[in-house]
Amino acid sequence: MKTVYSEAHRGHSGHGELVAGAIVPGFEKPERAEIIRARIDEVDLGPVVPPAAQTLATAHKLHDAAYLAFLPQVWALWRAEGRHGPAMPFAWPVPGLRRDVEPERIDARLGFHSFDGGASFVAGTWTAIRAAHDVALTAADLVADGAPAAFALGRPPGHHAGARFMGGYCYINNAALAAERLRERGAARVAVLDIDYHHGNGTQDIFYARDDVVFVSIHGDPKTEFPFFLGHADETGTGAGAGFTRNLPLPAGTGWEAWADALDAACDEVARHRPDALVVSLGVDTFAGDPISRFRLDSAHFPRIGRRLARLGLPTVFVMEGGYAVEAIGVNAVGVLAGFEE
Ligand code: OKP
Ligand code: ZN
Repeated sequence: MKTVYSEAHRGHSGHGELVAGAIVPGFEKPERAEIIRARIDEVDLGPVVPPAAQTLATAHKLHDAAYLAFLPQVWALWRAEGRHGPAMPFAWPVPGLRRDVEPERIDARLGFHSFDGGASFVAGTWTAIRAAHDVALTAADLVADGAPAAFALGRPPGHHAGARFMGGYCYINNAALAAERLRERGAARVAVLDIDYHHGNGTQDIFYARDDVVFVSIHGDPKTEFPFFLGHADETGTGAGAGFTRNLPLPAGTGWEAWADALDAACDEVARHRPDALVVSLGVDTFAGDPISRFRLDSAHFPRIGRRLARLGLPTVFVMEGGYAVEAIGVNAVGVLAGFEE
């Protein structure tokens, strides 16, 4: 299959994140995409192509206009306050505080548009976000044009980004863009299957009231795992979307057997809705060696995931999400894709 990739992701680097009271180097770093890119050549997965030029029209169907307008301005606003280091929020308008008065200062605006401190900005962040957006749409177009599958290798990831917020390393929801583009190109119904360790709260948020995009997710139980505040089994959709969201939370420590059973259940759920196309939010932080996650999959399991997904027989866009064991991320992510192609 073709991979869509842009070097623009490299500018989103050098930021840190808060761990146990210290700012440590960010886990979501350029090496992740570089190592996957190298592995694609090593196993001859297929051609690597640049993204085609895209407008933000599809993003505007998924994200709030004020939110989308804010993202490209962040770095300049931060610099205008004399700051040089990464921009990160530190105050959030939780219930009990006001959201109806939009603040002016950049620090406050960052918190206003986010749910955690995990989406920081450096000089190249917007360019990387925009490139990941172009990558996801281009991969969806390849599949709409008749390719059986395509791989959107972008970063930053997207599945924690909701209609009006960033967080969890995510800004614009790349998987949601791919799904929406498949809808624009003629698919009556699209399924998004999220196999990242973390619940795709942003994707769920975006499609929760819709019956044309099904969202199915296997993830660490939010009672103990990030993003903590969404992803429980009783969330099944609302309004027209009632019955079109399915969450399969599993306890930290889950290994292959139980995880594979959940994948079977998730695939059955996808198939039951008779979608015309599939988007896979491809996180490989389910790997036992992942430094921030707690499932126990081995590298040998990832091709088996790909083979199971292929049995759905659907045109499929793979969109890269998480995976932080960089030494294994190439083998694991490309393992899924190679398994799918068998
Ligand atoms: C993104 B994706 C504090 C821990 C924050 C955020 C995890 C984001 C995962 N430093 N953890 O779903 O892989
Ligand atoms: Zn994750």
